[in-house]
Amino acid sequence: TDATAAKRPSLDLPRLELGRRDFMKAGAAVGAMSGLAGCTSILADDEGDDSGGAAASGDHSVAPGEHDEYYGFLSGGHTGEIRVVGIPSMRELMRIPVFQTESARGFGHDAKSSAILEEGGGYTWGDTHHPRVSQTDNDYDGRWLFVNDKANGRMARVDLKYFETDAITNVPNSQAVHGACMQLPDTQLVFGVGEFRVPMPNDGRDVDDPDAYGSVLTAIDPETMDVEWQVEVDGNMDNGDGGKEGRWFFATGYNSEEGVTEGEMARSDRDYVKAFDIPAIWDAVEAGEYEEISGVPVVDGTMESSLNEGDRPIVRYVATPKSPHGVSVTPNGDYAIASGKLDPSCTVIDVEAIAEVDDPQDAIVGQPRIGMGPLHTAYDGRGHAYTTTFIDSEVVKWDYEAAVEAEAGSEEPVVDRHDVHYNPGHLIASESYTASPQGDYLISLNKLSKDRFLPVGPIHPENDQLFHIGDDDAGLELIKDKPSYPEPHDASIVHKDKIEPAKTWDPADYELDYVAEGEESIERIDDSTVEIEMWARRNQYAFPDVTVQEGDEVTIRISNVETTSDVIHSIAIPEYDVNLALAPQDTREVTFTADQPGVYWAYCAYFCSALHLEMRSRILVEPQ
Ligand code: CUK
Ligand code: CUA
Repeated sequence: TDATAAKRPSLDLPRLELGRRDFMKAGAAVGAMSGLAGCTSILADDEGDDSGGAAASGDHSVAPGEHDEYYGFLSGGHTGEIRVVGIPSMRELMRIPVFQTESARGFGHDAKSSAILEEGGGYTWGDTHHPRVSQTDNDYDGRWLFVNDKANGRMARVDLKYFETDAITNVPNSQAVHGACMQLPDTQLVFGVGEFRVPMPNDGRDVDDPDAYGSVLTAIDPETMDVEWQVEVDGNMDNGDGGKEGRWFFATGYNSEEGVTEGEMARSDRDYVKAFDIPAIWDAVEAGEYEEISGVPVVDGTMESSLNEGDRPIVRYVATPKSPHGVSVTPNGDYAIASGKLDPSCTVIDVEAIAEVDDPQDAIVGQPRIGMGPLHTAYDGRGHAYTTTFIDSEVVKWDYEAAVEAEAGSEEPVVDRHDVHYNPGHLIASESYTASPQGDYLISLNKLSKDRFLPVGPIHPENDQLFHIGDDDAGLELIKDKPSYPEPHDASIVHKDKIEPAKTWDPADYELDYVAEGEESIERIDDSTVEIEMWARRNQYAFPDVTVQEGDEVTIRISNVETTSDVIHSIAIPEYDVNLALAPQDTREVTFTADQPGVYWAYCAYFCSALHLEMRSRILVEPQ
């Protein structure tokens, strides 16, 4: 609204001079951002194999039987999962179902994971974008991985001891929890960055009154996964990153226009990076300066809010050119760098200056020209930033201190650039989100693969390209292409020594009682309830057959009594839609209603031994 516009901070943006070609490409950029169908023909002037075929120098291969140096945790986009790859081999090691049921791991089949999905809203899918591994003292501690659900406004936690999702929080007052990040240095809070603006609560009020919509930053306790507070802001938000000292959290945004159509959202030539003052927000919450909506304290962080007046505003609005997309804080904590998306620049914000300047604009200390469609920025720990350019299809390496020295709009800070294939979103360097990146590998997560791989029908794989970045003289070296199932957005790369997965389950880590051999039982509780406690081992279940009556509610609790790692069993029950995966020493439970009389061969779906096919048990459902 005009009233809001009048209250915006004064603007003295460094203007970037665009050439005519840039304007044309920028026009294409807007089109490309709003729909890939349109961008393919515009952007694809480099069809086919070109520089990508160049042989990489150095040996980054991982021989058969050898381990990788790093874990890569890639989001799976609208598959709702996390993929674990080894780096530098790019071999996919595991998938972790998060927001979807998945039968190989039995996620959503046993009682515990079903309850997690149910408490998380009961949806069948999610849209994971930003996997972030917990940190202690600004370094990975290997405890948890957090990831957002952009689709249904949720945040999930994966336990990295078991590589299994152990909590999903359905965030109120927020649709599209997009950016996901943590308060550092010690994962004090997990932040979900709200994107789509909606009425709060979204219960039918104000459905067609966009001025009454809002979007919120959500702070979640990493231990309990409870929502602590939310902050409402002007405009959309997008991505986020935490400062290294824990005071500031940065979120990019677009649509400060608060429009509802693409044309309205991209009209303004500026948008904001919002800098949230976390201690000031806590002060406001503790002073009761909030409105409780849907059971959550919501603090007013809009520009007009009284909490943003005086010398300690809770949110500082730093205006940057057109719709910045990614934001990430440099490893030394000095700068937050926002990538311009619809503008060819990145904006370098001085983190310490945020608290000191009267006009938030004065915290902008650099604005180098990177290329067309800059989306995300990663770091090598040697003072270089690496930014993807969606339109130009490049990874651009630049020196951020040089960018502070240079004039706004200068290309001088750029030290190297390399084609990618094609149209990259995120890129991620090894341990780039910590205070001490390893500086050796970088993955560009490219949205389009075009003809890089054998054709597999109209939906193409994406192309995750691995670069070696460890030699500044050699520059960016492309090492390999990895076709990727749709569609990763972001990733975290963690050194292997910082993750300690369990080899077998520790019965102390689950609530169910372990069923040892000799402890099996079949108990009829009442007319219609049967409880079965059983075990599985090579090559049998505790009972060769189990008889129940039609209509019985049957609960099976089953332990895998193997102590040898990698001997996994399952219990699959045909036509009852059940498949529990049972890692060694694990115990799982499932309840189903035996509503179809007949014989059902429960079987083990994990190939566990030479007599695996014989590992079966009859479930006899006698008719009433
Ligand atoms: S967003 Cu998808 S490429 Cu969700 Cu981090 Cu930029
Ligand atoms: Cu147990 Cu196959």
